[in-house]
Amino acid sequence: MQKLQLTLAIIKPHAVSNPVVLSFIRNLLKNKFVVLRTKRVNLDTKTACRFYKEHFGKFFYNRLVTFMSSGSIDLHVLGHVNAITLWRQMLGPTSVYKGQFQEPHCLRGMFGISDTRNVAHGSDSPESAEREIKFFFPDFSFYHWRNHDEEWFR
Ligand code: RTP
Ligand code: MG
Repeated sequence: MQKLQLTLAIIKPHAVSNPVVLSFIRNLLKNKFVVLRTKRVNLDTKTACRFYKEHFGKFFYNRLVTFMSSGSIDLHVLGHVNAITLWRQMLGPTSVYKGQFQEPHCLRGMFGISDTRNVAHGSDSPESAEREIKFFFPDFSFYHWRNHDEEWFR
């Protein structure tokens, strides 16, 4: 029996502000994952900097934190077997150009505008998922959810 894995999805400001894109993504999440928590927030620049600290010093860091604090974002804690890989596959490549030409049906291929405005974020490992979920949902109980297996959420 495979365990439920958790991941954090962040829907970026340009997708949250587009009702068609947002409802498409919400339906997708609802149908594919167990959505354990959802929250809409507006990040200040300082919080966005803290969240993206692993990218500090990279050429895209400033524009990424500026963009992520420019409007509302939606946070979702998603559960599924292999949730991390599944969500990242649905997102597609970081580069929207690559997405559009190589995987046109991924979310970034369909709705991405630039490498910064690339629709959504997905945790890249179980360790980052735990850090990122704790960052936005400090009272989230990992212990409780970690013990569910695939039978529970079918
Ligand atoms: P994410 O963390 O957002 O799920 O995206 P990712 O793993 O595919 O990419 P990552 O390297 O972690 O980068 C985080 C975010 O930084 C922006 N980025 N821009 N070449 C660029 O212009 C570039 N590289 C990264 C993207 O917005 C990416 O989502
Ligand atoms: Mg990443």
